[in-house]
Amino acid sequence: MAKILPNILITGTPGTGKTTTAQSLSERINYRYVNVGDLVIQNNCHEGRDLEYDSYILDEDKICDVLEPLLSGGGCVVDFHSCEFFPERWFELVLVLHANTEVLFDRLVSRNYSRKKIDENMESEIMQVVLEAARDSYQEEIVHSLASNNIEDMESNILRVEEWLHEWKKNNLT
Ligand code: DAT
Repeated sequence: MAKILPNILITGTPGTGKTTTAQSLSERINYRYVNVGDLVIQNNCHEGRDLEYDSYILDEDKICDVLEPLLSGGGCVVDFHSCEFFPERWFELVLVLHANTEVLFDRLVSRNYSRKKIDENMESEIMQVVLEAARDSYQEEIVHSLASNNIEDMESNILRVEEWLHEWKKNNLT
């Protein structure tokens, strides 16, 4: 059965602005905001912390089980730093946010991340790891790479989604 509303995934390297953008977007379009990182903790979708990488060891199957009932009806803006283990059918639009090197560095420093974690994230952003994963996992035409350096970028990204949504409704609900 076709969804009445699409789901939108907002992904990108930590610090690129996923949460800020996804929360703001979900309010503007009146969609449900789904923070996968929070759900991982609330539902114990992990096997503890990886001390070397200072992050959770994700239980990807469990994450998908928790998300399935939320996403099956559509109407969600999903915020997560990886995208390759979600079923392709969940998303009609995948946005990969990017920040310039200096901007991202300052954001990560202000989070008090370790030097190692900052370096890893900077390298991942420069190598466009998340964008490549998104392009490998979803149809090319639904993946969009967007700058997320300042408030103007965010506003323009939200406007683009609103326009996209308008078109999606015209093409899918008539
Ligand atoms: P993420 O969810 O990708 O880890 P975030 O939304 O928590 O990133 O943002 C990290 C920091 O950067 C936070 O202090 C808010 C700021 N920020 C995010 N997007 C921004 C934007 N478009 N313009 C200015 N600041 C932004």
